[in-house]
Amino acid sequence: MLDAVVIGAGFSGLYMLHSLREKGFSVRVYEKGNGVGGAWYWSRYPGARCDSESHTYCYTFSEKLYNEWTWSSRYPEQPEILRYLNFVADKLDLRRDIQFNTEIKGAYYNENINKWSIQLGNGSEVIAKYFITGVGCLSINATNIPKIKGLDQFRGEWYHTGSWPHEKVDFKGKRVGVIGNGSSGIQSIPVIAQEAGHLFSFQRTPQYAVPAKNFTYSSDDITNYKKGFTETRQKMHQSRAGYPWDYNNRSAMEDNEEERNRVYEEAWETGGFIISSTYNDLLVNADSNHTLGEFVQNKIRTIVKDPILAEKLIPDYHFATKRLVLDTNYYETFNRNNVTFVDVKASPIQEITERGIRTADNEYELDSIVFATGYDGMTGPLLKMDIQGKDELSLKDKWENGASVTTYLGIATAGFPNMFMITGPQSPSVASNMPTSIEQHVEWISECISYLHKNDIETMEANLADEEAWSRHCDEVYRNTLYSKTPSWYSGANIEGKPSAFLIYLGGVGAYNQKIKAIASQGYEGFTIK
Ligand code: N01
Repeated sequence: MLDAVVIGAGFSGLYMLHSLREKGFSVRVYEKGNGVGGAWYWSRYPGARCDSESHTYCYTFSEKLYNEWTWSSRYPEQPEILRYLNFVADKLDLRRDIQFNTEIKGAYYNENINKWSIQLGNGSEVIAKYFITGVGCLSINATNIPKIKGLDQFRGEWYHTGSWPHEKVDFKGKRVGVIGNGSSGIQSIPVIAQEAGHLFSFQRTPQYAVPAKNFTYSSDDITNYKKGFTETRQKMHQSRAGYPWDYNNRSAMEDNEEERNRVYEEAWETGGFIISSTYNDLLVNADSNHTLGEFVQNKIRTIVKDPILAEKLIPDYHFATKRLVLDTNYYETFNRNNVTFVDVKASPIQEITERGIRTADNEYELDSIVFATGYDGMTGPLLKMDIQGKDELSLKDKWENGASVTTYLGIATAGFPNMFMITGPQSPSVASNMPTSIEQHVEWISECISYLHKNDIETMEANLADEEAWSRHCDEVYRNTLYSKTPSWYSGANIEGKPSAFLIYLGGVGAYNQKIKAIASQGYEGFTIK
């Protein structure tokens, strides 16, 4: 019998294992892949790179660990992140408690013994007091491959960006169709276009992207970010979105157009997400948002040479209310002779044929199709498993067939005692720099388990009333923002039949951290412990 079972050896699972083991608990991590890394193990598509800056997209719980690793550039590429997570696994000697190539199929709570019984893919079962999900918000188990008629007839190769082959895919001279232009599409399209004979970009909805402005770190950059460790960590954990930025606390409406455009231009040249924090009301005030949207739209018009095509690449929704993307030469790629834009809103994809993709008005002959079509996010990775709590209540019944998804703080849910979700639904999760939010949850959960152990407490369960209040609060915060005006994968709009619900807490990482810490210091208010 183990103290805790953790699912997944990504950022969440690795730190959870380390943190609980340091406190003397017996822990086992089960991981579907053959190595550590989670999403970064599977998402090996061309151009895969993180949108958070390297020195912030890593663990900050140990200054020593932080300083022992050196990032090579402003934004880390997927292979570098994977090397980093392997370095952490080795440094902290984590592998001895990770079982690779092992999927967790389900888990049920046995009320007779107050323990979780966890079913592994190989048919065996493990028993643990605590069941902790570190499955991430986007997972290999919940990739979205749209149900387009005829995929099985296609004679070429096809791939999903989130489950990419480990060996290099050769696109040289090939006719490649990329469906989708979210983060994965926008990163992969420019890179594939350089290699392919011809690339066809099938776009349903235009997407806002701003330049990443990546660069190789100089030795001064490295010295400076390492020196800044303490301040960086502190700022990230107190911030709105998990980044160590200094926020401008002014409304965009307080400046005149000339000054605003100067501010936006400077942020555009700096590169990165900071542009959406140039004023404090860009995601709550439609007029303010419009000024930035217009600025970026004009940039697209300047970059894309064909004015008719430029208009097709310009979104008509509020800026950054679908996940903002950082790009490197995305809009520029549409000036290439070997790139064809296909507007599948105007002429929808009807089927995949043995030769390629047929839209309402054309058939595109292809050698390869890349699905950059995203994920069933947030709840998807959890609901792919059969999780049963008290009274044989399944999580699926509670969330999918029940009235709505409700959690307490995005960490726990009523009816599922001693189960914790790292960056679960209704926590800041993907609206933040993920490692920051992961650290907050892991530290909270491991403190909590220590508290239960020290106080001889058998079970801890979220109260339904407190959970419903938290879920209402999440919804209220969301409704005060412009996110509520735009359907996106954040609200499940990308998955056919998925109940619509915005599953991210938008109150800010710093405020959220204070809230969960206060709850802990008040003896875990909102939970029944016995
Ligand atoms: O997926 P997405 P993603 N026909 O859901 C289109 C993180 N991430 O993998 O908008 C035609 O954003 C869909 O169109 P529409 C990040 O959090 C981070 O790119 O639904 N098109 C959209 O264009 C990100 O938000 C990083 O109309 C179809 C695209 O596919 C999240 O992962 C890198 C379609 C899906 O975009 C997901 O990003 C990569 C259909 N039937 C990912 N179905 C970094 O940090 C879907 N689409 C850099």
